[in-house]
Amino acid sequence: MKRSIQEIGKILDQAAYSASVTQQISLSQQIGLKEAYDIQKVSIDHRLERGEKLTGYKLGFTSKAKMEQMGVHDLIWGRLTDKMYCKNWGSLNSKQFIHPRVEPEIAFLIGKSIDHTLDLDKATDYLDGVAAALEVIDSRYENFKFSLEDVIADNCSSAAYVIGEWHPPSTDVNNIDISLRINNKVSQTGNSNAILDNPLASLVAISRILSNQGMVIEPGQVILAGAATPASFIHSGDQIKGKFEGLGDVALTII
Ligand code: OOG
Ligand code: MG
Repeated sequence: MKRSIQEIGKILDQAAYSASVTQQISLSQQIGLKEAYDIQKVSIDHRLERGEKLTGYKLGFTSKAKMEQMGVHDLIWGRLTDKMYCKNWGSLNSKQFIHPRVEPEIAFLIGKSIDHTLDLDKATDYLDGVAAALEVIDSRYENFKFSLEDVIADNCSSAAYVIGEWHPPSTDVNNIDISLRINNKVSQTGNSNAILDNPLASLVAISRILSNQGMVIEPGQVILAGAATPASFIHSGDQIKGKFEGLGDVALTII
């Protein structure tokens, strides 16, 4: 039986809320890209109704490393809320996740409203800061398997994010070597230019996508540019550290 956008949005929100898996939508019904984003919005509206606040947006599949790991080859975007935020060197309880993974990202702090497609060479004018970040992703689908539409509907697997110390917007985010360590062992290595050849291109991309829909990115909001390396599974007891040349460390413990 074909379920409505409202019904699927509620199922995905409940799966995330209760940290329990749900079946991929695409196994039982066909949905298009527009419907997938509509479902994402419905599921996030449930979070907002529970009192969560929108804190920004994330991009996904902005690096080849991630596209190849997950077998999805299009840029996607999702929403971030304050409940997903975790302070640097903070801890998260593994019980709030199903099968979490972590990945290193670059974060942008918006300084001025963005209501149009930014020019790459003017993008930093709209920023208040840049930082190293970690994203915890946790697909609500069995075995972390999904189609493009499935993952968009599931808010692009967003689960939590940690931001390192903010640096001035003029700080170069190009060509930064990154290593992700779990329990003091290197788990992934990469470079920030794996993100669309320049992480600022992610900011341009989200400005284009959202402004085309009449949406405005507000001062104080955060943009996660997408992972520079494949993601690594994480477990209770893990100490995770992202080391970003010139941007410092961002760390998280899973309890
Ligand atoms: C989808 C989310 C992708 C990224 O940074 O590329 C993403 C997933 O891999 O589950 O967040
Ligand atoms: Mg990510």
